[in-house]
Amino acid sequence: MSMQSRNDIRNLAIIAHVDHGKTTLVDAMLWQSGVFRENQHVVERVMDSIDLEREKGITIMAKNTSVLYGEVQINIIDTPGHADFGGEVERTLKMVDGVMLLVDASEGPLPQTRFVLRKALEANLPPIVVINKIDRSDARPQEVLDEIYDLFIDLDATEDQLDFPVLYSNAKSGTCRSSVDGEDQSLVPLFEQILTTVPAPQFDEEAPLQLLITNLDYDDYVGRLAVGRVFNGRIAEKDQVALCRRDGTLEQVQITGVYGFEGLRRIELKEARAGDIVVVSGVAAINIGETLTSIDDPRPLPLVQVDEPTISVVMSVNDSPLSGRDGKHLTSSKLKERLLKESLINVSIEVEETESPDAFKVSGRGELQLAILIEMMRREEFELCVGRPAVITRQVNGVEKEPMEQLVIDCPEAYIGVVTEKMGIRKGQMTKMVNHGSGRVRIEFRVPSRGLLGFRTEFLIDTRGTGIMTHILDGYEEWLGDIPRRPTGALVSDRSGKANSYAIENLQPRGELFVSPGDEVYEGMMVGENSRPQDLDVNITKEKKLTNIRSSTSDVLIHLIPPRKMSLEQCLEFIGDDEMLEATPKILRLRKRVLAAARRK
Ligand SMILES: Nc1nc2c(ncn2[C@@H]2O[C@H](COP(=O)(O)OP(=O)(O)OP(=O)(O)O)[C@@H](O)[C@H]2O)c(=O)[nH]1
Ligand SMILES: [Mg+2]
Repeated sequence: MSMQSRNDIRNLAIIAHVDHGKTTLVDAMLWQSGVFRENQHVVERVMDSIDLEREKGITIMAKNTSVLYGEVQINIIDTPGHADFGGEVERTLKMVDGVMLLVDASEGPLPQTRFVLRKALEANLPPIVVINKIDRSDARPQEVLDEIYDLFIDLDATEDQLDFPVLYSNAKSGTCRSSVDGEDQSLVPLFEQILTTVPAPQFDEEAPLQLLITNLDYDDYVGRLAVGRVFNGRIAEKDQVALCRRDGTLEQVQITGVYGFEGLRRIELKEARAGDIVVVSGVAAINIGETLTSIDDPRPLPLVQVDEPTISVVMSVNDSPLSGRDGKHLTSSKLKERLLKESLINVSIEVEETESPDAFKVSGRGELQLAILIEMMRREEFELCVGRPAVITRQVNGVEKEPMEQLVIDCPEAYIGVVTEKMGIRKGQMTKMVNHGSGRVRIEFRVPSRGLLGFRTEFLIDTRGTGIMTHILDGYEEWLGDIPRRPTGALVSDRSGKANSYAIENLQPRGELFVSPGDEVYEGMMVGENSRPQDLDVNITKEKKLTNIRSSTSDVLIHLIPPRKMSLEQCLEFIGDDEMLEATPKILRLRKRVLAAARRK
């Protein structure tokens, strides 16, 4: 072997807990390296280019960009910070030689900071710590730095790893400083630190082509695109190479194009070499984790391994009486094809067949991840039914173990009581409580993942929207016993028709309704939440009998309480085992699994 390095390149990932400012910092790096013209209009958080990312204000998929700093090309990968998308971070770390760990100067390290840092240290990637949002009025950078040291030590960091460089930044204004009370400067110190800390890519000059595929994309003109890093060798347009599949088989393929990143644009390259992060076209059926390598001397790289899924739902064909009204893809074959495609491009999603040909078990890292998938499918004009999310247990030496979460709650002191009480019911154990003296407390719990299903909505109501909660998988424990479910039943329509204001007014005292006058309903559809534990069949289409004598007021004065509108995530939290969510491009309806009232008794 003769090892060489490429000093003209650095490959780096930005990792952090959700909302700590990764995508905002990438904006600033793009601006300051001259990717945009002075007067060019560029949206904020430009890397969050997927519609749903912009709507929700979070990053869902890891994305590449590249800037030129002096003579050096810095390839940057922005990653999502939400725990449900942790698989994105895991696959990203395969592409890089170093990481930038961002930590909010006020919030400090949170569960996902721990997760991403652990993965980076395990992969032996040198970190640059950036304490961001130092402009916040409640910033406490000194303390946060101490907490970061504690975290490194807790994760068994080596002496070398503990010797990490630290910068303090305000990503929004694009400034940073090298010491807490130092002068604000441009991001030059950050760029310099990247050149110092992140090693130049190393490669073996004698080795053949090895290109590990870590992402997939699609272009209307050139078709399927595969994104990956060249670890060794070279690759160019028209090359004949071997695709080494997950199962170890080899297939000869022809590359039709090789592209690099320049800011947000893809640019055609004559050739890519070891160290480059590139996009190749021409290989239609390619999956994440596979290697493009030499035909004469094939050397596949190890597959990308990611943590296992923790939660699953059953997605099935929409068989409600109102199916097909606004969706285009309705059949089980379409559903299956779409879900299998997802499992290929999304490393942390698994799809299995079930006993029914119309239903598939889809497993992922959390409720949000599954909700995002359903939302994307709705936008692609799918209709489907979704069952209640369930945690995935494991058999260890014949004993059933369930996933546990580390839950971190940040809320005003006044709500400590209600939060601990609710956690108690859900079998959560308090492990730590810190009072920062700001009127808010931080409480940590260890709780079965099961106990968190449906907790978020309740928590937000209990804390009047002021609480922040984040959680992350924290091992497995023997089944901890029953956790009570939703204490209420449903108001279930007993026939098809249109909801009527007279009926709604009469049913309002029974509970909270989900429908408005004129909404179409069907037998077995849940039109409201019963305030009692049982389900109640109701006629929500009932009209007022017309009489000859008009009472002076009651005809006109109908007092309708606005119906409860639930988001997709809230619907998934709400439904019980015998219930389903019907999702179409336009509408979310809740329904009983068995529609006919007579068959539900
Ligand atoms: N005050 C202040 N706000 C900031 C700073 N950096 C980012 N923000 C804000 O923090 C919020 C989250 O920023 P993002 O850049 O989306 O955070 P992120 O880490 O990419 O979030 P995810 O990708 O969803 O994990 C946005 O409202 C930003 O405007 C900063 O330095 N100071
Ligand atoms: Mg982001």
